[in-house]
Amino acid sequence: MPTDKIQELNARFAIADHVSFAAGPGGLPIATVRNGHALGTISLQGAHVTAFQPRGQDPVLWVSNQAVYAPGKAIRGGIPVCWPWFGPHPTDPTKPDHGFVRARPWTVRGTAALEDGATEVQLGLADDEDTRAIWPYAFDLQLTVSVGPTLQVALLARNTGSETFVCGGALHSYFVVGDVTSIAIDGLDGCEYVDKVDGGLTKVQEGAVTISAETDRVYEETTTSCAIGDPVMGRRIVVTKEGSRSTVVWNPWRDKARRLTDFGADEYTQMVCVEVANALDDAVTLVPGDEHQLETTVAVELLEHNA
Ligand code: TA6
Repeated sequence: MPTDKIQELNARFAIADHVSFAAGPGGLPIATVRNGHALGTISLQGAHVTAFQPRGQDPVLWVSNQAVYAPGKAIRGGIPVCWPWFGPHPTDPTKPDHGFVRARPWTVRGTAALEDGATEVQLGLADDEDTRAIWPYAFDLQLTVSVGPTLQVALLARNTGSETFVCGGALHSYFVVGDVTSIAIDGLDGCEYVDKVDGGLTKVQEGAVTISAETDRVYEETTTSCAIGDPVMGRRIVVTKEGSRSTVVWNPWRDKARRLTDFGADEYTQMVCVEVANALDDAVTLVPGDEHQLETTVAVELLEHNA
């Protein structure tokens, strides 16, 4: 983004001791939040949160060392905004996986220093002729990010047109873990899931989710929070959600990671995705004028020996 555009963003939206704007990797504009609670970064392309690190703690969001920062390319890691569909397009394989908004430039709509010392950044995206060529509906999206003791991300989708549409989506969060084979994800015990690495069979989760191979599961009809217990890093990452009826757990494991050009060969051992979503049958129908909010909060609890 040209320097004068960055300067204009700072003139309009920078807040001392809270948020500023600069050209980041690949020249993509980023908002950097630094306050008394935490560090956060948000790429304006895709309204993509790329970092969250509470003060004095380890990074919470994972980004690949091989991530590509270029116009139109989704960043591998952080919290990609998947909308208006999750996964492959329901009928047209020529359309991008996870919708198109995560690779488009969003605009800054506002910033604020909150009373609790957190920082809020609002980003927006509306339909245009390019998006209507991909998906023929009028919409407005607003992503509100609050960086403080916790990370809160809310995606508000509104139908601004005259036709009803169905939209799926996800806040596709990538988390740093010490060793993916040692974590346990609580909160999904007893939930049915679609196992995408076993022919899409429907199964029932028994106990905590552990990872020892490629894992790609869509837990449907669940509104519960999840917690990633990480004994190696001595913490639990607690993922709560609103407006979401699906939770997705993903780790590509060795072979799939190696097939992804923007994923380092052995990085799979240091990450796991726990995504708040409305996928498959949980997609949302919006009539003209209607709106829906998908929201997640990420909190870190240090385990006793690490507190
Ligand atoms: O959320 C899991 C998943 O749907 C996996 O199937 C895998 O494709 C992952 O998303 C990453 O998708 P991306 O299009 O970002 O490479």
